[in-house]
Amino acid sequence: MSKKGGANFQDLLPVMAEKLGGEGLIKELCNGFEVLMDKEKGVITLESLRRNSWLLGVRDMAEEELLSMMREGDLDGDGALNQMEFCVLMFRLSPDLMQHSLYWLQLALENEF
Ligand SMILES: [Ca+2]
Repeated sequence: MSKKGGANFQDLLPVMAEKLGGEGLIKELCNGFEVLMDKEKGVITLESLRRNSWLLGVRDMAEEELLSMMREGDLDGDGALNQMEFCVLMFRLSPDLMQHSLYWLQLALENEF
């Protein structure tokens, strides 16, 4: 189940939900924040998003998409996403982007096992 690049998400979700519980699942999703953030600033900037988006397996993410992600997520308008803003964004995003975020989930779970 935890093989590298192995199981697809549809198979994994029920197992993870059961293992982590709803709250744990949310926490794992928000862990994507750590992956994407600028380590010095402690927030996600357009720059750090661009730099790290390949970690999500979304190499084809267009600059426009990154921009709109930032714009949509930036609730207080400071031009960066803090952890709370990121978590909120994750749950507002369209299902296909949600799918991408699940890649972290798999990574997180691989580390756990
Ligand atoms: Ca912000």
